[in-house]
Amino acid sequence: MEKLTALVGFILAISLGLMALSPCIYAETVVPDNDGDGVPDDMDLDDDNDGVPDMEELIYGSDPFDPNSYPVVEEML
Ligand SMILES: [Ca+2]
Ligand SMILES: [Ca+2]
Ligand SMILES: [Ca+2]
Repeated sequence: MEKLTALVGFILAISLGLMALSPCIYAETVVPDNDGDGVPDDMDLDDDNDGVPDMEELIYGSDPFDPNSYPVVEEML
């Protein structure tokens, strides 16, 4: 009977361990969403929500994942 109790305890420990690990597994499978607007990065045309599309940021050399980095457009006078 003591062995059975030990076995049940062991199984319970494994189950709890898996439950503790599952949020990590879940987090790894979640698609990245840099700006947290609910649109995954690979679908989002503006990953940092600074109003400048990723393509434009790449062309002008600013960081498409940093809202504080955007192309500085010099005004043509
Ligand atoms: Ca997004
Ligand atoms: Ca942007
Ligand atoms: Ca940016």
